[in-house]
Amino acid sequence: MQAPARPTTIAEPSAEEAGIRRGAIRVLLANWTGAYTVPSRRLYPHQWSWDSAFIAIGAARWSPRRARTELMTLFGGQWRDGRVPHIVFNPAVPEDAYFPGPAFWQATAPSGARTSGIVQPPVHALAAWRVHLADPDRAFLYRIYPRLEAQHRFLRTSRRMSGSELVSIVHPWESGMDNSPVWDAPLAKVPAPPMRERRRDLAHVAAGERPTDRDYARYTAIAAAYRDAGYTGRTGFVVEDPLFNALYGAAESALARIAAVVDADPAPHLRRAEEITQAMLERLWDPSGGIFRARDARTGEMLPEDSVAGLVPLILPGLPADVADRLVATAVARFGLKDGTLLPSYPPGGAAFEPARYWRGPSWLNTSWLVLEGLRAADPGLAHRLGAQMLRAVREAGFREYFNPFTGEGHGCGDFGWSAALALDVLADPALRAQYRLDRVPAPLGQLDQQRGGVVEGGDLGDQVLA
Ligand code: 9WN
Repeated sequence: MQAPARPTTIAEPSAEEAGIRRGAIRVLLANWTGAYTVPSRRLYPHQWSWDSAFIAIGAARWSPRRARTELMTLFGGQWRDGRVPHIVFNPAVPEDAYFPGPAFWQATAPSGARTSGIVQPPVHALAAWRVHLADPDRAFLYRIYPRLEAQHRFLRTSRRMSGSELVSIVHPWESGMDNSPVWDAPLAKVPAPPMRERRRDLAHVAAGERPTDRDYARYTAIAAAYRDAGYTGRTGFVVEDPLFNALYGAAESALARIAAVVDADPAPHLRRAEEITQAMLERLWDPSGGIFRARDARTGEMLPEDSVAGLVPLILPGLPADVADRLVATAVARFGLKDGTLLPSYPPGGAAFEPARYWRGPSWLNTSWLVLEGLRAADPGLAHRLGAQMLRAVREAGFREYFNPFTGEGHGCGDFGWSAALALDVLADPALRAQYRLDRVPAPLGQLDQQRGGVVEGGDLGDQVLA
């Protein structure tokens, strides 16, 4: 009689997976300040808004306590009007470590934290919900829900600039995809007086992998004008961005789930999520291109370039199936998303494509993760392959800030927070791991056993060390 086959379990990490996980935790430990995680010790030595949301999503797979702290610390920098600033500065870091620093922004939150005055895509409600799913904690949701609500109230009341349900960004940095070719047209209309200040980023990363001086001069000019207007109203750059609005809609949907747990009313959130999806379809969907595009809210015109931001609405609740199918087709045909490729930030066939320059072509793990989340329903097979590619990128190049989409070569800074965190999240998903394991060689048992004693299983070991 044949012996019964041993059940195969996908919960067992392979040596390769354990190695990636250990590396990711090492980065999160190294970048942890005691209350939050810096994106990068050298290039970005403060707390960034959407970075912290992505980092919380991944950290929840390892230390949910740390993930909750990450988000609560960020909301410690929230303004009275509800806005969550894109940077909360660390007072212990010298002014000249990052430009523009606190002296430029001249902004202080009610908590006393020095902050910037612009925002970033609102991934936070989604992050809070994922943290809760990883380790249910109603007390955490009770604390964060009013803060998330205030964040959304700010967007709703101060940033609905076209009269539709969609919100506008008033600075390219608010998109999170700072120098995407999509911004070239609206930015070209902004005067670029020569910068008096010194850029700090070029001390850490090659100039060819960062925005040009001309773009930096424009970023500085727009931010200074907004600051001088008391951080209200319009700037010379007002745009409805598909990524920002898709996350706004997805976050309203997450808020509905959170509301149900904290005895609040989910209905207004559900209604708004539907209205945002509808407004996205009416204002930003380009049926001939099969992608969502940004609209210049100053001129009312659609912007000529598109980017991976136009695929992120796959994450929107209630997106019609035919629109989702078109997006998948665009991801494959124009962004080359199929076996063996990373997801570029800008289509490789586009005139502005540069494989190694910041947001003008390279692949980033956060935008890949957002598209992956959207693909789970629309095309699970493609989602799995994208997850595998994300893991391969960090295995081969390390936790770099961005990657050449063709060669996988790493660019920007190393030990980058969300690259580590989101790899942890992908690794923790049984369906994605099942796919990833197809092309690995199983590790000898002894090797697995050795790894079990390390940081991988340590979980909150790092918490104790740092406490
Ligand atoms: C400006 C921190 C941030 C990310 C952004 C990314 C980059 C800052 C910069 O780094 O922007 O906010 O100095 O270039 O574009 O998405 O949040 O990682």
